[in-house]
Amino acid sequence: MSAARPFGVVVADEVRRELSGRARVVALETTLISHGLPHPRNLMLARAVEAAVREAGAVPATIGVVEGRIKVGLDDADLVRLAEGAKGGGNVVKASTRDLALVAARGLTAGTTVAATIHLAAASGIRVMATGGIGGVHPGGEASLDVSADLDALARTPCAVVCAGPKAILDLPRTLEALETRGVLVAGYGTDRLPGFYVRETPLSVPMLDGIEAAERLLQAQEALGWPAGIVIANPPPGDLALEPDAFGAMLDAALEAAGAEGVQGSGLTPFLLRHLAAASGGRTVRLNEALVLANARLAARLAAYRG
Ligand code: PSU
Ligand code: MN
Repeated sequence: MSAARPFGVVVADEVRRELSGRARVVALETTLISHGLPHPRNLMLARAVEAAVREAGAVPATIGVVEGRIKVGLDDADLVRLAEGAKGGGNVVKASTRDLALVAARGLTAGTTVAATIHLAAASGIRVMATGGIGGVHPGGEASLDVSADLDALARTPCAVVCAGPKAILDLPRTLEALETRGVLVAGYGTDRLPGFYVRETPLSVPMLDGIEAAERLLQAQEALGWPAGIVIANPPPGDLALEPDAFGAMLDAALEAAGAEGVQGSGLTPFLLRHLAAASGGRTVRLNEALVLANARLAARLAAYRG
């Protein structure tokens, strides 16, 4: 057992050096690798995202837990290990904020959600992270209380999260309301409509950021205020793969109906819906998911590397 090893967060040398210098670092989450995308494309994406961050002039800090070691900055063997989670079998788990201590204490391997990732990023001095979509209020969440810990983590963690909006299978109006209650701003990057992950825009209004400088000014204003919350920077998904709202709505309704018919609920619901959407769209939703994660990582890297 690992009882003799002290607990703590292991920050990779390259990340540590960068943080003590120019601090151009982008944090990346790993639940989307371990549980969000099929193997081996998830591994290819994890590598491609790190390369995209480097190309844009920043240092990637992919965050996850490997055999109980909480790491900020994974090496390639760690990525290989975490990507195996998508093969199933349960030897790679999903860790949100609640779970971090448990996986560390048990020596488990885990992909970290947005909530757990921003906690570890901010604690290490990283102020920007990138992902595909954040969690939020699930349909019916007002009764079931199935509301992602991402929302509460955003409320108390000063880290900007670049994403394509909340995961499309969520209740978006209630997710925006819950973020407002928690003092978390959601801004649109180049848009005044909330992006909806698979669709470029939803009817929901958000303040627009017209470029990197506007985004950086917003982060600086927030930092100056001392308000402890993160900011969500919602970047519309790439137009060539994004779905039309009506077509997506019909696909989602069919997926929800199938889930209801098969009695799928709880933590199994999201993977079921994602698989259903992938099949119904001929794989397009998976390609779109990959493309938007890459685009978000590039934008986060430009933000991290921006110096007025
Ligand atoms: N968006 C995706 N795929 C994912 C996730 C988001 O397209 O796998 C992950 C993120 O890590 C997010 C998490 O933080 O799902 C939210 O999970 P929950 O609702 O259980 O908090
Ligand atoms: Mn949940």
